[in-house]
Amino acid sequence: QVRRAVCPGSFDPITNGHLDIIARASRLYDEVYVAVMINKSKKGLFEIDERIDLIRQVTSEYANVRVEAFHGLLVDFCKERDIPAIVKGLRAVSDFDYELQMAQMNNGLTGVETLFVPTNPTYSFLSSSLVKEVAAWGGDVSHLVPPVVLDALTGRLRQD
Ligand code: COD
Repeated sequence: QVRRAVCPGSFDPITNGHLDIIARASRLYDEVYVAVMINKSKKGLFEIDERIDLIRQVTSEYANVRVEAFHGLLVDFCKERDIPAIVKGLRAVSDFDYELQMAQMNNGLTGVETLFVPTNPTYSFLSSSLVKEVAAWGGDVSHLVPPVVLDALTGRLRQD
Protein backbone atom coordinates (compact mmCIF):
# COMPACT_ATOMS: atom_id res chain seq x y z
CA GLN A 1 0.00 0.00 0.00
CA VAL A 2 1.49 3.32 -1.15
CA ARG A 3 1.16 6.01 1.53
CA ARG A 4 0.08 9.29 -0.05
CA ALA A 5 -0.44 12.80 1.31
CA VAL A 6 -1.28 16.21 -0.09
CA CYS A 7 0.10 19.65 0.80
CA PRO A 8 -2.53 22.10 -0.50
CA GLY A 9 -2.32 25.86 -0.87
CA SER A 10 -2.33 28.92 -3.06
CA PHE A 11 1.46 29.14 -3.25
CA ASP A 12 1.40 32.69 -4.69
CA PRO A 13 4.39 32.29 -4.56
CA ILE A 14 5.91 29.34 -2.69
CA THR A 15 8.00 30.43 0.33
CA ASN A 16 10.64 28.71 2.46
CA GLY A 17 7.85 28.03 4.98
CA HIS A 18 5.84 26.03 2.43
CA LEU A 19 8.98 24.28 1.23
CA ASP A 20 9.90 23.22 4.76
CA ILE A 21 6.50 21.53 5.20
CA ILE A 22 6.68 19.84 1.77
CA ALA A 23 10.20 18.54 2.47
CA ARG A 24 9.15 17.16 5.85
CA ALA A 25 6.04 15.53 4.36
CA SER A 26 8.19 13.94 1.65
CA ARG A 27 10.17 12.17 4.37
CA LEU A 28 7.00 10.81 6.01
CA TYR A 29 5.06 9.60 2.96
CA ASP A 30 5.80 7.57 -0.17
CA GLU A 31 4.14 10.12 -2.46
CA VAL A 32 3.41 13.78 -1.74
CA TYR A 33 1.12 15.85 -3.96
CA VAL A 34 1.46 19.60 -3.87
CA ALA A 35 -2.00 20.82 -4.86
CA VAL A 36 -2.20 24.38 -6.13
CA MET A 37 -5.68 25.82 -5.75
CA ILE A 38 -7.19 27.58 -8.76
CA ASN A 39 -9.22 30.49 -7.42
CA LYS A 40 -11.03 32.21 -10.27
CA SER A 41 -12.38 35.01 -8.07
CA LYS A 42 -8.97 36.02 -6.72
CA LYS A 43 -6.28 36.91 -9.20
CA GLY A 44 -2.85 36.31 -7.76
CA LEU A 45 0.50 37.88 -8.53
CA PHE A 46 1.50 34.72 -10.42
CA GLU A 47 -0.57 32.64 -12.84
CA ILE A 48 -1.24 29.05 -11.80
CA ASP A 49 1.23 27.72 -14.38
CA GLU A 50 3.96 30.03 -13.09
CA ARG A 51 3.34 28.92 -9.49
CA ILE A 52 3.48 25.27 -10.54
CA ASP A 53 6.66 25.85 -12.50
CA LEU A 54 8.34 27.53 -9.50
CA ILE A 55 7.21 24.76 -7.12
CA ARG A 56 8.52 22.09 -9.52
CA GLN A 57 11.89 23.81 -9.70
CA VAL A 58 12.33 24.13 -5.94
CA THR A 59 11.10 20.60 -5.17
CA SER A 60 13.05 18.85 -7.93
CA GLU A 61 15.39 17.26 -5.38
CA TYR A 62 12.45 15.41 -3.79
CA ALA A 63 11.76 12.49 -6.13
CA ASN A 64 8.43 11.61 -4.50
CA VAL A 65 6.86 15.08 -4.78
CA ARG A 66 4.47 15.92 -7.63
CA VAL A 67 2.76 19.19 -8.31
CA GLU A 68 -0.75 19.63 -9.71
CA ALA A 69 -3.38 22.33 -9.98
CA PHE A 70 -6.88 21.76 -8.65
CA HIS A 71 -10.18 23.53 -8.49
CA GLY A 72 -13.21 22.68 -6.46
CA LEU A 73 -13.02 20.82 -3.21
CA LEU A 74 -9.77 19.51 -1.81
CA VAL A 75 -11.58 16.37 -0.65
CA ASP A 76 -12.45 15.56 -4.28
CA PHE A 77 -8.80 15.95 -5.31
CA CYS A 78 -7.93 13.50 -2.52
CA LYS A 79 -10.66 11.03 -3.42
CA GLU A 80 -9.70 10.92 -7.10
CA ARG A 81 -6.10 10.09 -6.22
CA ASP A 82 -6.69 7.84 -3.24
CA ILE A 83 -5.00 10.28 -0.83
CA PRO A 84 -6.03 9.71 2.81
CA ALA A 85 -4.04 12.53 4.45
CA ILE A 86 -3.74 16.32 4.19
CA VAL A 87 -0.54 17.79 5.66
CA LYS A 88 -0.68 21.40 6.84
CA GLY A 89 1.83 23.66 8.54
CA LEU A 90 0.69 25.44 11.69
CA ARG A 91 2.44 28.75 12.18
CA ALA A 92 0.76 30.04 15.33
CA VAL A 93 -2.45 29.73 17.33
CA SER A 94 -3.96 32.26 14.94
CA ASP A 95 -3.84 29.59 12.19
CA PHE A 96 -5.42 26.99 14.42
CA ASP A 97 -9.02 28.14 14.55
CA TYR A 98 -9.59 28.15 10.79
CA GLU A 99 -7.42 25.10 10.15
CA LEU A 100 -9.38 23.12 12.73
CA GLN A 101 -12.67 24.09 11.06
CA MET A 102 -11.39 23.00 7.64
CA ALA A 103 -9.94 19.77 9.03
CA GLN A 104 -13.23 18.88 10.70
CA MET A 105 -15.28 19.83 7.64
CA ASN A 106 -13.05 17.81 5.32
CA ASN A 107 -13.11 14.82 7.66
CA GLY A 108 -16.89 15.01 7.83
CA LEU A 109 -17.16 15.13 4.03
CA THR A 110 -15.08 12.08 3.13
CA GLY A 111 -13.15 10.89 6.19
CA VAL A 112 -9.86 12.37 4.97
CA GLU A 113 -7.48 13.12 7.85
CA THR A 114 -5.52 16.34 8.38
CA LEU A 115 -2.10 16.22 10.03
CA PHE A 116 -0.51 19.38 11.37
CA VAL A 117 3.23 19.92 11.31
CA PRO A 118 4.55 22.70 13.55
CA THR A 119 6.28 25.33 11.45
CA ASN A 120 9.99 25.77 11.76
CA PRO A 121 10.13 28.82 14.08
CA THR A 122 12.38 30.57 11.56
CA TYR A 123 9.31 30.80 9.29
CA SER A 124 6.47 31.25 11.75
CA PHE A 125 5.83 34.86 10.71
CA LEU A 126 6.08 34.09 7.01
CA SER A 127 3.26 34.21 4.45
CA SER A 128 3.12 34.68 0.68
CA SER A 129 1.18 37.92 1.11
CA LEU A 130 3.77 39.47 3.46
CA VAL A 131 6.56 38.42 1.12
CA LYS A 132 4.78 40.16 -1.78
CA GLU A 133 4.17 43.30 0.25
CA VAL A 134 7.73 43.58 1.53
CA ALA A 135 9.19 42.82 -1.92
CA ALA A 136 6.87 45.35 -3.57
CA TRP A 137 8.33 48.09 -1.38
CA GLY A 138 11.89 47.03 -2.04
CA GLY A 139 12.46 45.10 1.20
CA ASP A 140 14.87 42.19 1.28
CA VAL A 141 13.07 38.83 1.16
CA SER A 142 16.05 36.80 -0.03
CA HIS A 143 16.12 34.74 3.18
CA LEU A 144 12.38 33.94 2.94
CA VAL A 145 12.02 32.47 -0.54
CA PRO A 146 14.18 30.22 -2.77
CA PRO A 147 16.46 32.06 -5.25
CA VAL A 148 14.29 31.25 -8.33
CA VAL A 149 11.26 32.67 -6.54
CA LEU A 150 13.21 35.79 -5.63
CA ASP A 151 14.11 36.26 -9.30
CA ALA A 152 10.50 35.75 -10.36
CA LEU A 153 9.28 38.23 -7.75
CA THR A 154 11.83 40.85 -8.73
CA GLY A 155 10.98 40.41 -12.41
CA ARG A 156 7.23 40.60 -11.81
CA LEU A 157 7.31 43.59 -9.50
CA ARG A 158 9.53 45.51 -11.88
CA GLN A 159 6.89 45.05 -14.63
CA ASP A 160 4.06 46.48 -12.52
N1 COD B 1 5.29 27.79 7.52
C1 COD B 1 4.73 26.57 7.43
N2 COD B 1 3.64 26.30 6.70
C2 COD B 1 3.13 27.29 6.01
C3 COD B 1 3.65 28.60 6.04
C4 COD B 1 4.80 28.83 6.85
N3 COD B 1 5.36 30.03 6.94
N4 COD B 1 2.90 29.37 5.25
C5 COD B 1 1.94 28.57 4.77
N5 COD B 1 2.07 27.32 5.23
C6 COD B 1 1.28 26.11 4.93
C7 COD B 1 0.00 26.06 5.70
O1 COD B 1 -0.29 24.73 5.99
C8 COD B 1 -1.00 26.56 4.71
O2 COD B 1 -2.27 25.99 4.92
C9 COD B 1 -0.43 26.04 3.40
O3 COD B 1 0.96 26.11 3.57
C10 COD B 1 -0.83 26.86 2.19
O4 COD B 1 -0.65 28.22 2.42
P1 COD B 1 -1.17 29.30 1.35
O5 COD B 1 -1.23 30.61 1.99
O6 COD B 1 -0.39 29.15 0.10
O7 COD B 1 -2.60 28.75 0.95
P2 COD B 1 -4.04 29.04 1.50
O8 COD B 1 -4.08 29.21 2.97
O9 COD B 1 -4.63 30.09 0.65
O10 COD B 1 -4.70 27.60 1.12
C11 COD B 1 -5.97 27.27 1.50
C12 COD B 1 -6.44 25.96 0.86
C13 COD B 1 -6.19 25.94 -0.63
C14 COD B 1 -5.71 24.80 1.50
C15 COD B 1 -7.97 25.88 1.18
O11 COD B 1 -8.57 27.10 0.84
C16 COD B 1 -8.64 24.76 0.42
O12 COD B 1 -8.49 23.60 0.75
N6 COD B 1 -9.39 25.14 -0.63
C17 COD B 1 -10.06 24.22 -1.53
C18 COD B 1 -11.58 24.36 -1.46
C19 COD B 1 -12.16 23.53 -0.36
O13 COD B 1 -11.97 22.33 -0.29
N7 COD B 1 -12.86 24.20 0.54
C20 COD B 1 -13.45 23.61 1.70
C21 COD B 1 -12.52 23.63 2.87
S1 COD B 1 -13.25 22.93 4.29
